[in-house]
Amino acid sequence: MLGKRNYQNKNSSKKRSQKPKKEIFVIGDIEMGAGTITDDFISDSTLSTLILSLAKKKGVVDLILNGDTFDFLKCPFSYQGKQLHPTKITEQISLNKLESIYTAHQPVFRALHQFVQDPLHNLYFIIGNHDHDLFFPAVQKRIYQFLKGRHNVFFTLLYEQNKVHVEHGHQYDPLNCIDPENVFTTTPKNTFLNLPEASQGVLSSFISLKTKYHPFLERIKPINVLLSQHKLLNKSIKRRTLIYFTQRMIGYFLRRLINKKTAFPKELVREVFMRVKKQVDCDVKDFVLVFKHQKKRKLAKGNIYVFGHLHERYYEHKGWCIVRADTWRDEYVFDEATRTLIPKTKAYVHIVVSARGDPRVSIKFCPVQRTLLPFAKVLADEFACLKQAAKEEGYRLRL
Ligand SMILES: [Mn+2]
Repeated sequence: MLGKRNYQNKNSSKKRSQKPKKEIFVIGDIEMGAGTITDDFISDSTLSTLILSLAKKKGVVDLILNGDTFDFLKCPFSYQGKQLHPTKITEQISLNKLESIYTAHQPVFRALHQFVQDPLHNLYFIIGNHDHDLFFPAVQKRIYQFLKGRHNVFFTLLYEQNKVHVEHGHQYDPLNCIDPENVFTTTPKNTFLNLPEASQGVLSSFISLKTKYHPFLERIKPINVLLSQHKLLNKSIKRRTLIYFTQRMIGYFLRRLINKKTAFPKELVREVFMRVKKQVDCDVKDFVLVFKHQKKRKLAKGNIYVFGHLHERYYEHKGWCIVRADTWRDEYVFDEATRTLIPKTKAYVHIVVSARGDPRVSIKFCPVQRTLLPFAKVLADEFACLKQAAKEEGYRLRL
């Protein structure tokens, strides 16, 4: 990965006077939740200001929300005053979660509504592993209603136009990918979302770690540094992984007794063994290598490939360009030397498509005044730190 400087490809340095044919903006991994303890998105003010500035742009503008726009995965299902995290997701459950997300993040929805009022503007929701719920037709319909726009609002796994390729990236990550031809399981009584392996694990074994014990720690990156500094969390994650793995294997053998065609969770087994063997962390893996390996012959000169999913900025330019702008949820980089947490700066990808020549890409930043957070303070009171972060971003959590 390259440093912060030079996030522009070569073509951008050549002055071009012609008017752009189209501008493309990619914002990824916003992860809007219900404003509760599992919601790590607090930058409504910064994000809605950015979207409103795009709403004023003249000409063709494609705004691409590059997956995990909504954190349906960790968002609670409100039922009779309780906040639940069911593992079987129906359309009704996803709709219930969407209502909570809408209530908690109205400025963002209002800004998106403003953006789609211009018929030359297009809004793309790329589907990521935290928002597979967007496959449900009723969820898409409700979003059309919230935005009061339909003809220029799209839901897709992949955007490919003008030599620009945008996708979330989870399809190159074995524990988080899905079969796009097989999104739902339908029983005589209901239709359920087919969740990726990692999502099943989060809902069945890990969510209580966040809701009951450590609501803040998931915001700290890199996770292997955090785990080296927090032995108890490290132990707890390993124990939960082992329990989940055992349950999953027992479940597989029991289901196989009934249905011989039950698929063996080979990716889970492979991943667990690899992680135990190599002692690698339990975060998502860097899939860019997988992508490059799969598309080796297809990576075309002048093309731009934009990803999200892995919350780490990335820029690689070799005739073609691979870019990742990092997440919009509240995250920190653990500085080991000072044992301080440095709030990440929010960024997005800007691409200019002109009538002639290749598209030009750059990463743009949205700086926010935030204070550094001593790790000791987080250990002392995670709730106080959640509140302080939200206050600095002008957001009110519903804790
Ligand atoms: Mn993701």
